Amino acid sequence: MSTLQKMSHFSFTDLLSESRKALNDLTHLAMDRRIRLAVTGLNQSGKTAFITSLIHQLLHGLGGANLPFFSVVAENRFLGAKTMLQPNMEIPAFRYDQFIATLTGNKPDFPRATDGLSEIRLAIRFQPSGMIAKQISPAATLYLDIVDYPGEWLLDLPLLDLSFKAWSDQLFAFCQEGPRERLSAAWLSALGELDGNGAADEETMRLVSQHFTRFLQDCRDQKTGLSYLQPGRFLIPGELKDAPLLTFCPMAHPGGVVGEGSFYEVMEKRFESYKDRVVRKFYQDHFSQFDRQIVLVDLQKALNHGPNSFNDMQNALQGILNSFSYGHSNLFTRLFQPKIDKLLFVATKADHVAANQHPNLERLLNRMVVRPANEAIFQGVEVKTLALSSVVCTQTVVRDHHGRRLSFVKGRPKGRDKEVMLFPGEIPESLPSSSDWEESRFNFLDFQPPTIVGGRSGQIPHLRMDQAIEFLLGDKVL
Ligand SMILES: Nc1nc2c(ncn2[C@@H]2O[C@H](COP(=O)(O)OP(=O)(O)O)[C@@H](O)[C@H]2O)c(=O)[nH]1
Ligand SMILES: [Mg+2]
Repeated sequence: MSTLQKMSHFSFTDLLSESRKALNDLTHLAMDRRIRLAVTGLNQSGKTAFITSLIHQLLHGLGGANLPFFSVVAENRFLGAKTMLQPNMEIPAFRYDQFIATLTGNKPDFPRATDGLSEIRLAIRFQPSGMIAKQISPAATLYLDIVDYPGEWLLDLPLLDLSFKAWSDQLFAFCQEGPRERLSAAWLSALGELDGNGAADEETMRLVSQHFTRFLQDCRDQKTGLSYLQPGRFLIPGELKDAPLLTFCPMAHPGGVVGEGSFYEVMEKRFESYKDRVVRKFYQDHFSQFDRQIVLVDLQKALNHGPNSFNDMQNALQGILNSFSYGHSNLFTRLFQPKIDKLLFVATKADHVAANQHPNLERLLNRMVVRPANEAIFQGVEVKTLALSSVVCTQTVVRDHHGRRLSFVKGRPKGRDKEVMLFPGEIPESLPSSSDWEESRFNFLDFQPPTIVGGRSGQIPHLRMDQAIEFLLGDKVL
């Protein structure tokens, strides 16, 4: 064979295998799907626990026993799941490895509180269900990026439409009633010492801003349990702790023309920078990239705290949900074109109440989100509500009690050695009336997670996680 012949022979086979490979890649590309799933909710609503359980259920879903409502598992088309390399260089990793070790260790516990935004990528392998798809490729992959971010950050959206003066006036008005009146006293008195026209210095700016941050923290504190708190980064600063972007607070206009470098002028400038570099940036860099969204709500906590906390949580929830009511907000059209097509509202920690209360938990959540949910549906977003438990820590025990059949909850409360059986109260199916509060009938406790037989590769007991997964991913694994 001449050199020329050899060359042409090689190039022909090369070409053939290259094009075969390209075709294969192309098919795979067509078969591979991606989804960016965002998980949000206020502090302690159960985001870390939810994502940890979700990942665990998928990694160990091959047995099928624990995910009967996830159609790809039920239909035996599930081929397994794996965690992948981090997709984005600049976003902190969601530390599944640490969280699962804590949850399934010898002394099982919930993972410690997390701060800011984090993400993790999973690959889910499955057999496509369609005849043609099956012939093109026996296996396909869904790449699932899960993003955990604080719901508090979504409460900043309304700031974009407010001037510094309007925002300050609004906050001062909030501080005239309810628990905010008492809790704002120290901050307001420190602020009262300042002359808005005086020359600003960093030390004083830091001092009043720290007072203001403490006020927000006290509002959120266990005892008070308020949720409608802005700016969100003051409570969950992420990487911005102590930055000038977070060193300001509302201030009354001193009257007249404010001079350059005065306290008022610097506060206003920082507020405007916060809107621009923090709020707008978050929506542009992250929110606009989400395909699907879950909003977690801890209703029991709000009920426990009484009417102030419950109403505040409802306001906060409405505030959060404004981010999904694109129809009525021209903020969004100015910012970006959102693309979320599925929205799941979840009442978390359903195992805090007896099983017969779960339908009410779902109904109550439905009532709370009905307006923004309807708007989202109108925009073509598919919406669902679910009461679920990421990690079931209790059992429901039905007993006769003074002639009545009552459902008790049995489990080991947080920080205690022994199991207890208690009647934590019933969940109202609609928004609680004033008489509901008078009885102070809500006493939902936090529980320790159970010991997981088999440790890290054992099964984490859950409630309706599979229904959540089916809603969020079912159509992407067909
Ligand atoms: N019983 C029970 N408690 C839960 C569950 N999920 C979360 N929790 C509790 O809620 C706390 C806060 O959860 P976490 O996931 O850290 O909330 P995050 O701040 O939204 O990430 C945990 O420490 C647990 O006590 C659940 O499914 N069942
Ligand atoms: Mg967390």
